[in-house]
Amino acid sequence: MSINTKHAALNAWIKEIAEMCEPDDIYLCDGTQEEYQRMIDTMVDAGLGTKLNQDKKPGCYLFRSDPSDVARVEKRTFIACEKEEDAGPTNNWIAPDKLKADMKAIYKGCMKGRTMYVIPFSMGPIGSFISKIGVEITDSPYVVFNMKIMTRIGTAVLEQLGTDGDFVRCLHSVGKPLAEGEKDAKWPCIPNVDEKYISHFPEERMIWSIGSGYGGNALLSKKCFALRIAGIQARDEGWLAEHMLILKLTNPEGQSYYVAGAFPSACGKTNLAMMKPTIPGWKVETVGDDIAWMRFGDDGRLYAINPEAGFFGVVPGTSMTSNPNAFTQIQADTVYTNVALTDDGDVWWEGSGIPAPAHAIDWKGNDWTPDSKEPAAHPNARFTTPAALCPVIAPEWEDPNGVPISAILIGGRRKTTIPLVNESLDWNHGIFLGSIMGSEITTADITDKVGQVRRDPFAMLPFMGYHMGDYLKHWIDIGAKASADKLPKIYFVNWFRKGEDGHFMWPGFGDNSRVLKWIVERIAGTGKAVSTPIGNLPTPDAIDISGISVSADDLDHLLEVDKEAWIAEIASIRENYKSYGDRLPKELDEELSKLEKRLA
Ligand code: OXD
Ligand code: MN
Repeated sequence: MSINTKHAALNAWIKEIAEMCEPDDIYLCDGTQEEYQRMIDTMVDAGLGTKLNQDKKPGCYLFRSDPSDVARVEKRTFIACEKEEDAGPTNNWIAPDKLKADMKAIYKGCMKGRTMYVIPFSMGPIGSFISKIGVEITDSPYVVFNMKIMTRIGTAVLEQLGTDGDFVRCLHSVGKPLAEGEKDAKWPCIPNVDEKYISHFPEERMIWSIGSGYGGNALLSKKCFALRIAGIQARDEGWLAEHMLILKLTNPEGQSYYVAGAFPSACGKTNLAMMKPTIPGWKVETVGDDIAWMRFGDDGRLYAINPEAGFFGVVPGTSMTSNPNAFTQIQADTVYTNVALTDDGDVWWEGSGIPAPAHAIDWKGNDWTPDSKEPAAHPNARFTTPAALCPVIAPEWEDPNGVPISAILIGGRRKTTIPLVNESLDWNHGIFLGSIMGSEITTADITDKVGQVRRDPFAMLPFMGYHMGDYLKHWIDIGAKASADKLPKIYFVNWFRKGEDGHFMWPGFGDNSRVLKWIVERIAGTGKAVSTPIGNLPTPDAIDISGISVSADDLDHLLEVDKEAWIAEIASIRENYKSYGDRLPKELDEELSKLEKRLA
């Protein structure tokens, strides 16, 4: 059994994997819409998925995962670089030879009774100077059609790869071989979390995943390639692979600015990327909702592409209030995973803004009524939907040259201390703010730490492919290469400040456009700010709050420097910095000391 492409090294790799995994068949994906539909139909016909009521949700399907397989598994995510110290304090490390030997034993014969799919894919527009190619081998048809939505796949990518192009090797298996005549599970996987592996071999630019069919564990283009492996490529080649949305903001005068933004999971990145501004005359369009790859252009500015072609968003909480554009988009041509099925063949989820149905089938496939104790949709239920169908997609979202970035937002979910918006004093101060970002964990992604705050530099903590200290140094080096006036300004934002009684001080969602407005006014040189020990904050009258009800007291708190809280923060930053050992960039240590002095 073999596949003959024009690329000898690709053929050899496919052969090697087929000999190890022993599939019944090999199939090379062509990337056509017909192929996409065939993959879905085959699963639906076998009872492994549901075609939704096409009058209500045309082109939409529902899949249910195994209850053990609902999110990324950080504790089973490994960075297997040659030297342990290069993985750094934030990653799980196993020696590559040992990890390979252990995983080969599980991969042996793991695709028996299944077809092995070969998916050539491009991250970014095919042929762009910022794009890169990967090939994913998988035994999951669910992965094939999701990859079709999330990336550019198929024959055109193979053409681009030519006879000897570089590609990232991505191997995935659900880890459930089928015996002769055995009926497949609805969602085959390895149910024991401790037997799943999401492994990265940085020196070989290679990813091996087994045991999970869900999201970032299985769609290896996303977190595994576009952040962890691409992060290493970016370090080595002098660019940035970041966990950032990209949006286009146009003011009433018709001037457009491109803004990138790093926020940890569950902080509303997708909502921000597709936001409907509440200030008249302002417009937001979407370039990307999760990942940005940025390189310097000939003019010395940073240009970004969205390496993905689709959105893999959290469904619960998506409503006409939180994200009207996403809500509208997912009414058609969308794959849903782990939401509830209503009796009329539609879907429902908590936080949809639609009254709960009297009866539904929940994400586990059980009867559900509003009296049920369990949620109808899993909190990490997802939609997969093509970016091109987003109602506010920016016309230039696939521009192979990327878009020039004027500002970078960073921010987490913090109840206290961090103001609504804070402009960094210069590039290194911005990197310092990026290094201290943190978020209170609320997502279902990390099942064992809900409620704690963790420092999550540039929202990359779960997605780092190497030492976090070296990563922060890479950011500093990027700045040193550029002329300061060409670099984007960095803004630390926090939509999640709470009063003592627990109320949110800032309305968020579309009203975040008011903060974006101040940011572009700063870039244009008209926005008013006061210089404070922590950075430049808006003057109280500088944020446009016309037409919304934010009390004067709340606004004061949103724009205050809480000295006591910052002094406590410094102690905790210092503690966190210790974990980087001698890889903490000296520039960041200096920034911390400067902050301490300014606060004294
Ligand atoms: C995501 C995440 O799914 O960051 O994008 O967890
Ligand atoms: Mn993400």
